[in-house]
Amino acid sequence: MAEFKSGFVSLIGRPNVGKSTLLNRMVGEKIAIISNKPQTTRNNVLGIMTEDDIQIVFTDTPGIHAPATKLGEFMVKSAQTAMRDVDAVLFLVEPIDNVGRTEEKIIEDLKKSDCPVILVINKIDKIKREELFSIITKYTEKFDFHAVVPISAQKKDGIDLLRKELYELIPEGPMFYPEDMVTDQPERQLVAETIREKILRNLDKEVPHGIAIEIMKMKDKGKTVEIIANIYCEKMSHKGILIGKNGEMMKKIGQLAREDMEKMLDKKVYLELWVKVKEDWRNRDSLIRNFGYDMNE
Ligand SMILES: Nc1nc2c(ncn2[C@@H]2O[C@H](COP(=O)(O)OP(=O)(O)OP(=O)(O)O)[C@@H](O)[C@H]2O)c(=O)[nH]1
Ligand SMILES: [Mg+2]
Repeated sequence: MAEFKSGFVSLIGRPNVGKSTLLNRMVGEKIAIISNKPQTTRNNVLGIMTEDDIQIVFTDTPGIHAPATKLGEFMVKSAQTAMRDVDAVLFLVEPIDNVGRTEEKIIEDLKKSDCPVILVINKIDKIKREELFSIITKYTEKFDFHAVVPISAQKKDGIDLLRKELYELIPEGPMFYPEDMVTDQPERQLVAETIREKILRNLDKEVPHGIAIEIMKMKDKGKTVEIIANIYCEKMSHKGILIGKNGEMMKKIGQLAREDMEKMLDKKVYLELWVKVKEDWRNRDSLIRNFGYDMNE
C-alpha cells in the first residue's frame, strides 16, 4: 500500500484574484470569506484537506499589494511569510496577457526560495481558450514553474488537474491535523468573518475596508446561540452609512450574517450588532492587535 502523504501549500497572489475561492474549493467547505472587493482576506487562514492517502494544509493569504496602512503592512507580511518553508506555492494570476508589477514582485520573492511553484491562471471562464497560450508564454519566460494550470475556481474547471499536479509535490508524511478538522479558525473568528463578508458585499468604497469586528458575547443556550458583536468603523459618517436609513442596512447585514451562521453552527442564532467608531484604527498598533491582527505572528 502507498505511504500516507502530507504537506503544506500556500496560495499567493494579488488581491481579488480568487485565492479564497480556490481554498474553499480545495477543502470543500466555506472557510474563507469571499467578496468582489480587493483586500478581503486580512490574515493567513489554514484550510485542511484530508483524503484516504493524503492531507494537504493550505494557507490562504491576504493579497499582495502596496500597503497604505499599518494593517496593510501586516497583511502583506503575512503573505510573504507564507511563501517560505512550504512544499509548494500556488501562485494565482488573472487571465491577463501581461505580467503586472505585483506579479513581477512576487516572482522576485519566489526566486529567493527554492520551493516548487505552480502557476495557476484563474478565471479562465472570462477569456477564450486561444488567449491562454500567450499568457502562459509571458509567465514562463519569467520563471521556471513546476507546472502551469489554467482553472476557474468559481466554475470548478481545471481543479482535478491542479490536484494531480499538486499531489506529485507532496512528500510522504504523517497526518498533522485530525481528519475532521478543516480550519484553524475558532468559531468566534468564523462568526466575525461572516459579518465582515456581508459588510464587504453590501457596502462600497472606503467603508468596508475600515471595518473590524469584535465578538463581545457568544453563548450556547441549547437550541439557540446568542451572539453580540461590535462593528468598528473609522468615521462617524461611516457609522451612518452602516446603519442606513431607518437602520435598514444593519438589518440586512444582520439577517444575511445570521442565515450563514445558522448553517455553520446548525442552530438558531440570536444576533445583536452594535456599530462603533474607532478613528484611524488601521494605523494604531494596539487596536490592530486587539482586533486579532498580530504583528508578531
Ligand atoms: N469569473 C470568475 N470570478 C472568480 C473566479 N474565482 C473567484 N472569482 C471572483 O473573484 C472575486 C475575488 O475572489 P476572492 O476569492 O475573494 O479573491 P482573493 O484572492 O481571496 O482576494 P483577497 O482576499 O482580497 O486577496 C470574487 O468576486 C469571486 O467570486 C473565477 O474562476 N471566475
Ligand atoms: Mg481572500
